[in-house]
Amino acid sequence: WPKLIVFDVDGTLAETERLGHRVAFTLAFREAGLPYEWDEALYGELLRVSGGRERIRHFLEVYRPDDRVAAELLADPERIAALHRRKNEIYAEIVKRGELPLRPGVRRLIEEARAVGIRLAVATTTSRENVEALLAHYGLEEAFELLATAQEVPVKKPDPAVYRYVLDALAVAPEDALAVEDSRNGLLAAVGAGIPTLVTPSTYTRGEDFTEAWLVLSDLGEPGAPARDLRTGEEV
Ligand code: XBP
Ligand code: MG
Repeated sequence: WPKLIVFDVDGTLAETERLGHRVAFTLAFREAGLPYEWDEALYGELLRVSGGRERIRHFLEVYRPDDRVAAELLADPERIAALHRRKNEIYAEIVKRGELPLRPGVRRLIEEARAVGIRLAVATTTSRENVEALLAHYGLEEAFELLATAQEVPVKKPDPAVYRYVLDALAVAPEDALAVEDSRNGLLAAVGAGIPTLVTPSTYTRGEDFTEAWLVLSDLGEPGAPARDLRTGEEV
């Protein structure tokens, strides 16, 4: 058994991107009178950039290169920060409405790990308030010993910094830990810190390359609905 399991949040604990963050970004733009609509296909491309503020900047730079409104926004980091704060408020409302269910097996694994004394932490590039909103909605605010978020570690995945921070803070060796991730960026961050990684791909990350993973499973499995090993096709 590992001594510590470190969970990613977005895409891993819940499918937060498609009906959560994406919708919240688009509503925040609309409220601010900005003509930007992030549909599902576009958001899939934008997800390659981790971090909400970074994602907005990337969109403006790459997808609106000759747009005056975009140029004004890019010149004013405080406006981008304000848009991002408002996006997170809207995201928290979506979470509170119960629109982002936990993925199969997530609660079960958390409870089983706690019962046998395995330590639990979160390593995410998302903002702390987003993680806290999600955990509170599902009564999991006490489940994790440590939440490492964009607040503690501003350098985003695939940089391993957030995983190194967790290992240092909890004094656990990487080989004694297990990471659970859903994306290539997350996998590279965890493996970069030396942590064996279980990947449960999410809607947006299904086609990605997970070569470096220890295991790639459809999900974490529930009694009566076992997970599938996506490399062998076998039930586990
Ligand atoms: C996923 C992300 C985040 C969210 C948006 O992080 O890349 O940027 O899409 O959250 P992870 P913020 O899978 O590591 O949890 O807007 O708060 O950045
Ligand atoms: Mg993720």
